Amino acid sequence: MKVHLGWALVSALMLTAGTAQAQFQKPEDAVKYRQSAFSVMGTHFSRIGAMANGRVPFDAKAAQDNAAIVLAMSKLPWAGFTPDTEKVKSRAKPELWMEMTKVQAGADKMVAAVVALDAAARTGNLDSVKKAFGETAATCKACHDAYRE
Ligand code: ASC
Repeated sequence: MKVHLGWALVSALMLTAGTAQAQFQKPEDAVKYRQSAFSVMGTHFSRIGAMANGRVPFDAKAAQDNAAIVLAMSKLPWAGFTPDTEKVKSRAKPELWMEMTKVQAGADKMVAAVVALDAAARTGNLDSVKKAFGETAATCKACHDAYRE
């Protein structure tokens, strides 16, 4: 389990690095790209949240499917925070571009939490999913509090 999770994390970080090389025609395209990735991620994360919070009955298969999508999406938005997007209107605060090392660390924490959420969903255990969901949501919130209007 330990080894498996380690490799998942390594490949997640490698993918983050890979997508950072993605090119966009215009800064607006980069903004749209990151907002789209966050939107899809949020939609599927919220479906897990509905189960974790008891708003809908727990469905282990649905939790797994949603977690897999969240995991895939979690690696994508970061490539859209290119330097030339600082001047494009969005809810991202200017501080984000001044604290890129911290932002990247926060992104890495989020991806690591999502790797754990995906692993929890694959166990089919609701208590594990609840715990991992809460830990992941905390990593989302940390960045929103610091860098989102
Ligand atoms: C969600 C979602 C987020 C996070 C955040 C946690 O379900 O879409 O962005 O949780 O609200 O505070």
